[in-house]
Amino acid sequence: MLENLSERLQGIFSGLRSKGRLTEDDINAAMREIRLALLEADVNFKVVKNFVARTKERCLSADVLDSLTPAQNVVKIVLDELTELLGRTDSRLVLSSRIPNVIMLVGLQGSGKTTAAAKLAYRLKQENHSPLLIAGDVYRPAAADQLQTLGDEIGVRVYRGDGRDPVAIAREGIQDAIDNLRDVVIIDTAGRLHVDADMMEEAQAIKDATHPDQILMVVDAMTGQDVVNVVEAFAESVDFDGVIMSKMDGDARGGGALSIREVTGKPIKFISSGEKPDSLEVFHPDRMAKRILGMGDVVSLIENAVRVQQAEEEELEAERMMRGQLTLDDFLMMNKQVRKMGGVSKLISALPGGDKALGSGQVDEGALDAMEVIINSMTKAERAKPELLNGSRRARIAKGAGVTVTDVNQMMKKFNETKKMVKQATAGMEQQASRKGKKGKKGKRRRGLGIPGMGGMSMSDLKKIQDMMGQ
Ligand SMILES: Nc1nc2c(ncn2[C@@H]2O[C@H](COP(=O)(O)OP(=O)(O)OP(=O)(O)O)[C@@H](O)[C@H]2O)c(=O)[nH]1
Ligand SMILES: [Mg+2]
Repeated sequence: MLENLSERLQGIFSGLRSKGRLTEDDINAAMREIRLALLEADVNFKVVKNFVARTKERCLSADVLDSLTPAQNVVKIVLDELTELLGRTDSRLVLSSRIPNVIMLVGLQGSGKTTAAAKLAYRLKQENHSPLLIAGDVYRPAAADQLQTLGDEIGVRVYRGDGRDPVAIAREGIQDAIDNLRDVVIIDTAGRLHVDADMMEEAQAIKDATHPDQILMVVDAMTGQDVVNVVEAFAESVDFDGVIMSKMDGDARGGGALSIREVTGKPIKFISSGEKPDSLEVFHPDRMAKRILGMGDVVSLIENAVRVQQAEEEELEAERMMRGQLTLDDFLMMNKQVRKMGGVSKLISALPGGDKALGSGQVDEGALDAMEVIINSMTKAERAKPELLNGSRRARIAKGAGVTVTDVNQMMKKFNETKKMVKQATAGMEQQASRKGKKGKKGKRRRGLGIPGMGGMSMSDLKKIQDMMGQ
């Protein structure tokens, strides 16, 4: 079910990802492909048109095209729109305070009403309710037997009445529920091959006699394009509160399921994907959307995009911190960021003229490791207030880190020098900013090296840091 659509969409996304930067043309081409994929999956054409228009508009925004991860953002927008299309919020079955609650099932012949009635009863029983099934289909001789068999299987009482007048059976069934202390009744009704006046009249008569708390329409997921017309016809006559989408385990194209909410405004409440009593699931639009988009892969991609965003936020936070006092935790973080960017040598060589500045001296990245081990051996208070570090504390830290006290002292010397430099650099940045009429501060944030406080440094400052780090 929906596998083809899922495969197509994933193909389109991997095409986008392979491009890196995206142009408007790339987005337009991808949207054309998405449109085709949805139409081929039998999604209603109006739904497709609106969906693609909304998605395209969002994808063409500068935020997406200029972002670091445009393809991921496109996937995120499609996921978002697909979730919206499917209904955004869960539409659980909420029972009213009336006892017994009356749930009535309607739908075309063979859509899965009788099966769904039993599954719903099973579900309610699991949730500590005591349901009663009412056999309101009097046309097919075997209909009441079918419900009885299912009821026996799940241990739920079935009311069959005289087997002739569905309205009377429904009314008496409710009385039977009261007499037998049942708190929910589920009325199974007859279906016809096509939507017709008789079926609607009968459903209306049962509705008038029982005032259901919920009318659920059972829709066969394999119905295809026509599903929209059927659902609309029911919505206009008996009307209903939500949909149970049955046979989701089938191999049909399944686009109907994607069209219902948008066309009728009715939520899908449950999906049924098998013949066993426990195969009725609450419908979660977000999970379904993820399933269609190939879940795991997409989820991790989005997580990636979020991670990039978080890193940028961390950077901002760090810049803010730098304006105050440099702590050893900040020092550790700077260290980690340098490492993340490939170490000091890579960082310097990536700058214009960096290779020259780096000279021929080999860089000892191991110094970064030693620094981390030493700082990690300190207590939280020591890291926040380096002035606490007296002789005995330094001896303890050296022992814990497996280094000598001289190593700790050297590291602290580097720390203090860095602190001084950061202060100078920050002051320099602020001066620059005020010269530019604060534009540097409030205007577009400079994408510096990503190292807090280093944004305003010159090549020679960087070289000094490199020297300080013993490299
Ligand atoms: N694979 C699969 N089969 C289902 C599902 N739901 C129902 N069926 C089957 O579909 C057929 C029709 O289901 P019924 O529950 O009898 O449908 P109905 O709407 O009550 O049919 P009428 O009473 O004739 O109008 C049965 O063979 C069911 O076993 C489902 O979710 N998955
Ligand atoms: Mg039936």
